[in-house]
Amino acid sequence: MFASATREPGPWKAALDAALPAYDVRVWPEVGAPDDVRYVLLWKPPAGLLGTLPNLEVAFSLGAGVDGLVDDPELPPGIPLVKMGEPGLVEGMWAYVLYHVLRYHRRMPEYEAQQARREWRELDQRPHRACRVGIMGLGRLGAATATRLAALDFDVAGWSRSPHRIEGVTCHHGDAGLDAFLRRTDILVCLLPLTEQTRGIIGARTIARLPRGAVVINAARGGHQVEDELVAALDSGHLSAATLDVFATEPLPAAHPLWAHPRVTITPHVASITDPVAAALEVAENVRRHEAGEPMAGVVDRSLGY
Ligand code: NDP
Ligand code: OXD
Repeated sequence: MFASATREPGPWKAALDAALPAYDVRVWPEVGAPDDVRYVLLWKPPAGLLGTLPNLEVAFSLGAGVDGLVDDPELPPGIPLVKMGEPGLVEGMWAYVLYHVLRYHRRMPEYEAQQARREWRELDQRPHRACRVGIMGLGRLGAATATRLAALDFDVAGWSRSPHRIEGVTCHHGDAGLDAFLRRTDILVCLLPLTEQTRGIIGARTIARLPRGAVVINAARGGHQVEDELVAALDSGHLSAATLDVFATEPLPAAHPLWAHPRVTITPHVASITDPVAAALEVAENVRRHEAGEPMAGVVDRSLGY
């Protein structure tokens, strides 16, 4: 069953029918007999749904992020929760981050301001290797993003919970590794899952350890940023700019002051978008594995929260 209170179901139903021809694919709220439902594909599901499916075997997340699902009290502990791993999500994310890193590195916000003033002035340009990018989160998205940036000669470091080795990337981990990681980072990119440990991580304490003039790019979850502390750092000049794709409240309310902040670039949670056709193939392959007794890809460790 496909269940989302916010997504248009048409393309999902078509893609799931094509990828799982032997299955009866239903779309919430047309659940039919709840006992029939063995698999569910979720994105912002309607409250109270999961508890009504007594024969559920696997819950699939339409997104790579599983915050909001992982701690759903209605999802029984024995039911595997699987995060989305369709390959286009990775490409979408590294491309988004690369675009914004290059935009800041090539000083486009300043040239846009100059254009508005009809001012013709060349600004200093540093080589890629002089630009220190720091990626928080070295999972599927973070590792691919770090690797792409390093291949373009940016000076890249990453930070994760456990130790990693990525060619061309200086890897830090854990609380003990955070300070050194932040102090060397000119452009901070958040690609962490939202968990109890990472909520509010882009706040005053973290920002203060970045060099003056640093930039923040948050393409993970709105719960990672403490909005008033981020804005205070932008207003004081400690941060020179921020690109935000995600917000505590989405859609971002029209009256929200961030819309008009001169140093903030806003995108509407589109850094990387799950493709229904590729996602349905991914789900179908995991259903096949589950029924064959093989391990599924992307099973969430519910004790870690991602
Ligand atoms: P993964 O689960 O593959 O990777 C998560 C990474 O974060 C891992 O490297 C993990 O460390 C690290 N991490 C987790 N907790 C901590 C912690 N407490 N301290 C330090 N590092 C930590 O996730 P993905 O790469 O697939 O996705 C990351 C997030 O991106 C998603 O959870 C989602 O919220 C967001 N997203 C946003 C999209 C958008 O359009 N804006 C699109 C897709 C995803 P370790 O490797 O040691 O386990
Ligand atoms: C995701 C997202 O988690 O789109 O995949 O935010």
